[in-house]
Amino acid sequence: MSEIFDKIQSPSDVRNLNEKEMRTLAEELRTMIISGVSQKGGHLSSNLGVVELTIAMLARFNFADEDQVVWDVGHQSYTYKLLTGRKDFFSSLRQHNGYSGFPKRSESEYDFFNTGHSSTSISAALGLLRGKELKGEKGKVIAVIGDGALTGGLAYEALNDAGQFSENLIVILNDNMMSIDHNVGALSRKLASMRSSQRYIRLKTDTEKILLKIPLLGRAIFRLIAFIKDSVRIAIRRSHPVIFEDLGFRYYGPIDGHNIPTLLRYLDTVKNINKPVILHVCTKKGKGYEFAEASPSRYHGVVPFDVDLGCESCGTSTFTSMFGKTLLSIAEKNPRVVAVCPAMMSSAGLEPFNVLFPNRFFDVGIAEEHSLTMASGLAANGLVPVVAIYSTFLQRGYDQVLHDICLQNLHVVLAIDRSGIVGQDGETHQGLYDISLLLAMPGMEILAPRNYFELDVMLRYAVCEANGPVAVRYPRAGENSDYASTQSVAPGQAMVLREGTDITILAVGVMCIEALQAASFLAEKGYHAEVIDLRWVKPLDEKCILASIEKTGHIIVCEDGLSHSGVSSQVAMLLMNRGKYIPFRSIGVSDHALTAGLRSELMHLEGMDDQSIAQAAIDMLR
Ligand SMILES: Cc1ncc(C[n+]2csc(CCOP(=O)(O)OP(=O)(O)O)c2C)c(N)n1
Repeated sequence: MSEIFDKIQSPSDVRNLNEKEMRTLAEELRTMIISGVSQKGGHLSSNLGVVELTIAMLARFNFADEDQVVWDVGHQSYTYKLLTGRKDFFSSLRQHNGYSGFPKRSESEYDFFNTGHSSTSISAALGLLRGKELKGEKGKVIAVIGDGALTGGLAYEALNDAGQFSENLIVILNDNMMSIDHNVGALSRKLASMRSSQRYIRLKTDTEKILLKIPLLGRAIFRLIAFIKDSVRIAIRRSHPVIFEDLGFRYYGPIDGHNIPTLLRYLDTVKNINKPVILHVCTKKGKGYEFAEASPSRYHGVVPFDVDLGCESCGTSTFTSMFGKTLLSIAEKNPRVVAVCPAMMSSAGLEPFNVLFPNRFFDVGIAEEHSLTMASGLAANGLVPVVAIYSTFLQRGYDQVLHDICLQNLHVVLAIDRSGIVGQDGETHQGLYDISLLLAMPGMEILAPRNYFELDVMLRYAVCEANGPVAVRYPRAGENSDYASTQSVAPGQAMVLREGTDITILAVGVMCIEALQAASFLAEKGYHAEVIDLRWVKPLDEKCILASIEKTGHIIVCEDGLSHSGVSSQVAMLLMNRGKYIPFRSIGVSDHALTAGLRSELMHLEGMDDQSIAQAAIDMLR
């Protein structure tokens, strides 16, 4: 039973709560979030940090009729969702056709803009505001952006554009000193010093209270301290917020983001300012759950866990951890190897690298474009940069891959993590586009390992032997140990995993496992499938493919990417150009936005699992 939450039927009910009730509501929501995320998985630390802020925003703004909000990244929007008509949020969080873990316009009229990728909120809010104003509508538009997301260049493009005329724009900077890992960069240092200056002022206020109780002398000292305090405050305003004020924003803060009366007071103030405003709110990531407060990075995004025990470290290996290990062993022998990552150190398996080679490790913030161009600079000066980047975030750096890496033919290695169907984060996080994007890049080699052994082989090739741009793409999950191996073939060559005479199944990366399984099903039906691990997506091992179809006369191409613009189109073109007009079928994700669900579920729905591949083969051979 949640005394206050149960009474809330619509966001307007939050407005009618008194401060004590709001505090109780915050406690109830925290309990709900900890319990809900522990059962479904999802983003925990970031959500626990903004409970009071969200309640205060709902109390002071009218998102039903007038005002709008954009949550940057959107991973912190659980409280907002629970209080805007989605009380059953945790019943289907991150499930197929269930509630999204990110704001989604199709889910609620209170979600004004979809997010998932970082640093878009200020641009989106500005567009929403301009749209409103052109239609003659009133109201404020708020962007809630974290200090991590504020390391992304897009945020500055928007601040620069917004600072002049956008009087109804409010930017709430949610500063918890964390991105997923500790935040990096000069701005982060600046925000940290602003927070400590604020602590200094708070200390003085407490001292004043004590001094005022001392007769005579106390009052004189108090006046002196008040003078110093004002000077400090002016100095802080002069030195610290200059970056925001010079951009045309009125700056308020830093304020305690867990103190509801303070939040309400400041929201009242900024609401009535006719100028673009930045309100700097300090919060604690993971607030209210001991384990998450102690280790906010670990509880940033979690799988289901026991609330009393916390997330136990299971220590199982994944493609990510194997990547980290292999890169470390390569770097130990080759001092020219450096690692670059845009704000994903722990998530990309690079923590050990940072510990061992801090001078050769560059976390550049949530700045994918910058990471790629900076890596090009490193390569141009003779180093071998390995950029660890999630497939979905690589999309940010498309022009950098072309303009800075490929057109200069620089030896930059892209280690593309979370490629393929990713699952429960939904359409903004699927790693489906990298093959299609990179196929267009001149000189780019694209490699896809099916197991850890191949990851090791390919990474060593990419770092130690390749001489131009090269991408190694691997999935989120771990290896299927049934298909572990210690055998490989020469670089550039595809590998026949199973010989057959009826149909060729050409597979990319971990899709080989589905293909091999499909071949076993087919064997039970009396069909002999030849399974080929393509290994090099680009350039194709044409010889191997053509030799196989000479035997089989049928081909299926399976990829953990787009069925209409990936490897299958390259293979189809190869066959057409060689006059091989044979029955052909492409298997991958079709042309639509693939929403959330378990990977296995989505594989089945997209016709990409072993059974579906076998069925496709049977349909062709019948
Ligand atoms: C373009 C992009 N790169 C990387 C990410 C992965 N990511 C999700 S949340 C996050 C950290 C965000 O930090 P912050 O904005 O401070 O929010 P907090 O989680 O600390 O509340 C990162 C790097 C992303 N969502 N988008």
